[in-house]
Amino acid sequence: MNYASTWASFIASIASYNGDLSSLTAPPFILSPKSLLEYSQYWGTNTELLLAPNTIKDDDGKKRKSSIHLRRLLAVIKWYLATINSQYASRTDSKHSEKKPLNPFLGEVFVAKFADDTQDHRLGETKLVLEQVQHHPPISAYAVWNEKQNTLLEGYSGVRAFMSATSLNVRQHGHALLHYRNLGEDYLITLPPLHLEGLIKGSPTVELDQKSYIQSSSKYCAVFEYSGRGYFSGKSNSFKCRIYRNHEESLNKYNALYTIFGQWSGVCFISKGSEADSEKRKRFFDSSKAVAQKLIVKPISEQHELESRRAWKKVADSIVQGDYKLITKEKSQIENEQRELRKKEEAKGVTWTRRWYDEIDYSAKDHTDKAGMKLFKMAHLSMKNVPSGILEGSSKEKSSKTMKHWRFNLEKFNAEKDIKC
Ligand code: HCR
Repeated sequence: MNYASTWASFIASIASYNGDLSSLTAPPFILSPKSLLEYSQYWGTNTELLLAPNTIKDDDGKKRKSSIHLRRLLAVIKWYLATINSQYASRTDSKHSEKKPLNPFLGEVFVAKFADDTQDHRLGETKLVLEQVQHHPPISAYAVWNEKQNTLLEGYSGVRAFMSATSLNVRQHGHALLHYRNLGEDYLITLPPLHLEGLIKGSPTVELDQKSYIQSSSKYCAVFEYSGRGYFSGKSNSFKCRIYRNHEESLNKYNALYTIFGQWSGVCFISKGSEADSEKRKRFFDSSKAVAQKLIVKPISEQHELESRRAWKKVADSIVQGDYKLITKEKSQIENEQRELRKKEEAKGVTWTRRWYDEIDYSAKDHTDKAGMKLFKMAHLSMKNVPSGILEGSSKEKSSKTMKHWRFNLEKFNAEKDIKC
């Protein structure tokens, strides 16, 4: 069978696909040798931008009209645009074509450091700590931690996919929390829905959909609206982001203080007020020029057996070789080992202990994440385990009764003896 006909029969086979990505069987040439867990590394790629709000401390000697909190939110938005470009676009190969990642196993981890290439080493060391905290449906938890700047980004994401006529649609569960502890400022970031375009042509690329939110503990908030080619503009990856003083003002778009518009994978502009004003616009940011810090990962020989690249090495090598029989054999070995482990746990009446993350139940009175919960309340976002960015009171909220969220436990990570960045 040639490439085109294999691709066509794959598309036909997923036409009615609905649910967990792991059950999707794909031909070898669209398999990625990377575990889906690794995809969360891009939260930390643009380290300097992530840490930039820490440098906004006063009016820098200039008389400024805008509040310090608003300027910090604008800095967070620049980082957010850079990170979504890293996560959904610039990560892929030269053709920007997406491949199916490996399905992480429960307990799989990926740790690394982002290099501080600045001449004066002003950034300090930034650690990346990823852990697969759930296998079915899959949930990856992530933390990007910079001790020098007392800054932590933590969160989790779980993807659910379903097919429509021509594209694969993905809803994300989870969110990110960004803590600038020296500033006493926190941010809640929701994860946008997305779909894969170009499936029929055989070169799938990501387009973000609908809305996502950034809520600051200073009350300022940002509402992003995504559109593909042809709706806001003729360009792919188009978006509009309106900035408001608080959630209540965001209920009427005419209250917007600023509108940022353009491409999240390229250039965007800012204008005052609620509309994308092409005449009075100023250039805001160019994600494609954002500096990506180098990720330093230990050699495989020094890795623990639960670390992604070591655990998946044989499968990854067989994918690179394009040897389908070997891929199936090596993957089955990992899957069988995992099945055996679960059986043993069940027999003993125990469950897998998550290494560095705790599941915090927001419905418990004495839970330890009051700061995170406050942000959800400020943004009027649902705290339930529903797709990210669902508003409180929405009919979609009824699909879940639980409010459990994965949070990074720095003490556990610092006490870790066997796995180091
Ligand atoms: C949709 C996707 C898997 C999920 C990936 C996520 C949503 C994972 C969490 C990260 O923080 C952000 C992220 C970025 C990726 O762009 C997104 C992937 C893009 C493609 C991949 C599909 C499962 C690939 C399917 C391949 C086809 C050919 C069936």
